[in-house]
Amino acid sequence: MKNYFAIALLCITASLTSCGTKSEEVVIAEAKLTSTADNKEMGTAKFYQQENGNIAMELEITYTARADSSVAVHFHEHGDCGNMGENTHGHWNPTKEAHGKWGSDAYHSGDIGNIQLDSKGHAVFVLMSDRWSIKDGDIKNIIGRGIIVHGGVDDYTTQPTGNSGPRIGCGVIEKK
Ligand SMILES: [Cu+2]
Ligand SMILES: [Zn+2]
Repeated sequence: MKNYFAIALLCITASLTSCGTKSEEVVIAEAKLTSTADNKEMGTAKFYQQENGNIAMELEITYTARADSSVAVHFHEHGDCGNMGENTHGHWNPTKEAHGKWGSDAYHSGDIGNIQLDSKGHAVFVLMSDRWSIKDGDIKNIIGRGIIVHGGVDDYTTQPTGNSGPRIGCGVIEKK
């Protein structure tokens, strides 16, 4: 109890930087992820505008069937989760690069990569990028793109998919 109190106090004194940022910020876009097999909720991706012009994504996934393993996540071209996610087509690739690992020499602008799920199949993952925008007509515009959660892991090598396995989850990025 004493410890808990100390942590709470620390959060208040540290103010908005460490403990409160996400809740203070405005969500500019969001995708609700559902399982392709039975349309059950499996998470959300929330996007926040940052002061330096970047966009931050906070991705939360719960998928108990893959507890203690990793799942690959990508932005796909189309915002249509029909046909078990197949209607999203291939990876969104506005810069015409090869598929690859995020932050490497070449990768698609939605190659989020492998997300480690904990023993309950849960993960929270934050990524910030200057490769995204929500502006109409901008090639970096993420609005209307699909987000796919795969049943396997991305090998970061196989073109153009990373050989990431079946499409187990899907969502569409919508403007808030
Ligand atoms: Cu994918
Ligand atoms: Zn890719």
